[in-house]
Amino acid sequence: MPNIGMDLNRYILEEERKYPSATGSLSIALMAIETATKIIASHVRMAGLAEIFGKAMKTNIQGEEVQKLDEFANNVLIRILSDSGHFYALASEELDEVIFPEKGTGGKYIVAFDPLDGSSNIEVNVSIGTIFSIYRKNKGTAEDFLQGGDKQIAAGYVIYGSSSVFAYTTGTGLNAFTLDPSVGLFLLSHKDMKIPESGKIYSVNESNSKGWDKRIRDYFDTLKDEGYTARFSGTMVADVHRTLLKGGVFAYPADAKSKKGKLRLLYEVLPMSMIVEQAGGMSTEGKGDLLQAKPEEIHSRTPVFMGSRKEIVQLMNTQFMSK
Ligand code: P6P
Repeated sequence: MPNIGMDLNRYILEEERKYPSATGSLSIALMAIETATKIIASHVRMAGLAEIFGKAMKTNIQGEEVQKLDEFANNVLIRILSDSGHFYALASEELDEVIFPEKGTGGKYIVAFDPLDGSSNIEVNVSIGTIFSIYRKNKGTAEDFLQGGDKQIAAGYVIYGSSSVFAYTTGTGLNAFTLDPSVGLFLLSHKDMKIPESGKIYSVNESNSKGWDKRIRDYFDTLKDEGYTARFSGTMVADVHRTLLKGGVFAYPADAKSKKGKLRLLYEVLPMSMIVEQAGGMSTEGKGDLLQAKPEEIHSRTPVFMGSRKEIVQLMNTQFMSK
């Protein structure tokens, strides 16, 4: 039998016991997300075999081709989170509108998620991921998703790679759990994760560099002069997970094509910013703390630089230099 350590459910419940006033609602909400991601993980593993491989021949609100696994992941999350009864509203990166589940009318929380980040990598067997972000219900309208990054109650991701790893924070540090498929448990594998103060890897799609602000091009040239190597997978979850473990910087700057940046504030950048900051790192659009950003609408995009303190402070200093 594998050495069964602390599993995710037990960890969530032990965290809840630290708050005597806790009703258990957040715990059930997190466990519902966990269940959904276990189902997604099992289908990601079979994607090449289970005839759900390939394109659903549709496009989503972002105008991106929807892959069958994308649709499957989105439907699993919507069904399980709606049935949990603990989410008043759901916002999916794949959908135009917010969903208010019938069973969620008593829910205290709302959740935004990117069901399958990096889905263009499905057919080439490169790691993909799920990102989620939980807020308190406020007015009970779609505007509740625009409260801002510092109002997140919890944030997390699951990377479906050589193993499936569930990383999350409720604001008291970052922990990650690796799925043991033989027992169907996420087991604590990365306790109290801390990002290195600096790294030697930068992660950015350099094909866009001609459209970057000159100071951004100079910043990456400086990192190269300092001996950094490049790693970019096309899946934010995978690139940020590596950055958390190895240090360095992940970035998607504004460019000629995406003048406000490509990545979505609500579904990708704010949850990953909370996660990186909980690990002792930093996240900025260039000048400020991205965690303080408020989306103008649920599909707002932003430039993003996140990672180790050294690389982010170095980046922020360039923004105050003359053009
Ligand atoms: P590009 C995936 O589509 C995604 O949203 C992020 O996961 C990833 O970092 C980025 O877009 C990749 O974008 O333009 O380099 O393919």
